[in-house]
Amino acid sequence: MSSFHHELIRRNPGEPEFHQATLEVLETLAPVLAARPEIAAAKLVERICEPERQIMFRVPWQDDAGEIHINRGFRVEFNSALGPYKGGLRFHPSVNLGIVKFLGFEQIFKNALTGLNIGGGKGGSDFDPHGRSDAEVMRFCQSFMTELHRHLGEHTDVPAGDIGVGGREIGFMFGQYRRITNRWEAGILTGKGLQWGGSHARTEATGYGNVLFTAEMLKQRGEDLDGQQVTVSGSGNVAIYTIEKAQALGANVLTCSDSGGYIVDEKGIDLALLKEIKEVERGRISEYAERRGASATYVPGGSVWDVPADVALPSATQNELDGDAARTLVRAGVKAVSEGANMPATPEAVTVLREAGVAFGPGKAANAGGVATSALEMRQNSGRESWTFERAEGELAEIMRGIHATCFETAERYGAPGDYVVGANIAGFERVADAMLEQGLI
Ligand code: NDP
Ligand code: 2IT
Repeated sequence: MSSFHHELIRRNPGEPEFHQATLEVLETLAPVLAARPEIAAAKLVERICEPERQIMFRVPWQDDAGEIHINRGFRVEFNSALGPYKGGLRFHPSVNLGIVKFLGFEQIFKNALTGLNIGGGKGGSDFDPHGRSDAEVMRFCQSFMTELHRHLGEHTDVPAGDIGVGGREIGFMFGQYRRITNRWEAGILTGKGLQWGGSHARTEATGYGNVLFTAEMLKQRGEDLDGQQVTVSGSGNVAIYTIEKAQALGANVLTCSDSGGYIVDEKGIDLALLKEIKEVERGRISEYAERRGASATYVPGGSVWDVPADVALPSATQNELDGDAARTLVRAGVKAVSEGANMPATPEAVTVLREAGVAFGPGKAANAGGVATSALEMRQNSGRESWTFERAEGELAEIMRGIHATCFETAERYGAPGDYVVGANIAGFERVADAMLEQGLI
C-alpha cells in the first residue's frame, strides 16, 4: 500500500492536499483488504484514486473598471459508480487542481455514506469573490458556466456550492445555463432558490447535520449538547447554521471567525447580528465586536482553538486545526471535535484527538448533511415536487442518524470500536468498491 502511495505522489506532483486525503483513507483500509481479497485483486484502491475525468478551462471576465481578468476553472469528475457526479464548486484564490482533487476524493466516500445514489465530483476556480460587486460576480459566473454547461446534466454531473459559492452564485450560473441551452433543467445544480427548484433546509443542512452527528456521538457517551460550551470556526454557510442548531439544542456557542481573526462572545454568539453582517452586508467578522458591545472581543489572527471548549466544530477550511491546537483543546478537556469543513484537522491533530479518546467526527461523515440534502433536492426536482421544511429537515435528521450508525457499526466490525475515521472510510469505500466490482472493469 505504501509503495502505491509513493507512486501516487510521483504521478500527482505538487498536490499536497490530495496526497494527504488519499493517505488518510489508505491507512485505514488494511482490515477490509485483508478480509476481502477480491477487492485487492481487482485493484479497486488504485482505480478509485484515479479520477474518471478532469476538466480545466479558461475563465475570462471583465471587472467594473473594464479591466480583463483570466481565472482558471476546474471540474474533477471523480467517480460515478453510485450515481451522477455530485459535489460543490469552490471560488477561492487558493483553489488549484490538487485542492479540487482532494475535495473530489473525499466527496466519493461522503456521498457513499449518505446511502443515496450520488457519485463524487468537485470543482471551482481561483477567482476571489471578496470585495467584488454583484455585477462582477455575475459576469464571472456567466463566463464560468459558458464552459461548464457542456459537462453538466441531471444524470451526468450536478454541482452545488462550497466556499465562496452560495445562493447568489448558483442563481447567476443557473440563469446562464438556461440562456445557453434554452432548457429549464432544475436537476443540473443544487442549492437553488426556493422559488425555482431549491429545497427547503438545503441552506441549513451542512451545519445542522454536523450538530446532529455530534449529538449522536455524545449520546453514545451518555451526554448531550445541552449546556455544553461550543467553539465554532468560520462565519460562512456551514458555521452560521452550525451555531443555529447548536444553540437550539441548548449549547452556548462562544466563537466564530473569518480569515482575519476570531470573535469570543462570553454571552454566546448573537446569531441575528452575525447573519446581518455576513449574509446581508457581506462584511468582516471584526464588525461583530464593534456592534455587539462588552461581551464580545475580536482577536486578530490567532487561533480560535485557544478558547477552552467542551465541543469544537471547525467549519472554515482545510488544515485549520493543527497538532498544537489539538493538544490545547485536549488540555482544556474537549470531549468532541466534529468536522463541518472538509479536512480541517491535520493528520497530527487527528492522531492527538483519537489517542486522547476524544469523540472525533471526520468530515466525510459529519458534514454529509449538505450533499445529502442536495440529493433530496434532486429527488424533488425529478418529481417536480416541493417538500415542506419539516419534511426535508426530518429526512436530513434520519440520514445523519443513519450515517452515524453505519460508521459506528463498521468501526466495531473491523476491530476499532468508537473510531469514526475507520468506520467512515471503510463503510464509504466498501459501498463504492462493491458497486465497481459489479459493474466490470471500469
Ligand atoms: P463560505 O464561503 O460560506 O464560508 C467560508 C468561511 O471560512 C468564511 O468565514 C471564510 O472567511 C473562512 N475561510 C475560508 N477560507 C479560509 C482560509 N483559507 N483561512 C481562514 N478562513 C477561511 O463556505 P462554507 O461555509 O460553505 O464552507 C466552509 C467549509 O465547509 C469548507 O471546508 C467546505 O468545503 C465545507 N463544506 C461545505 C458544505 C456546504 O454545503 N456549503 C458542505 C460540506 C462541507 P473569509 O470570508 O475571511 O475567507
Ligand atoms: O463538500 C460538500 O459536500 C459540499 N460542498 C456540498 C456538495 C453538494 O453537492 O451539495
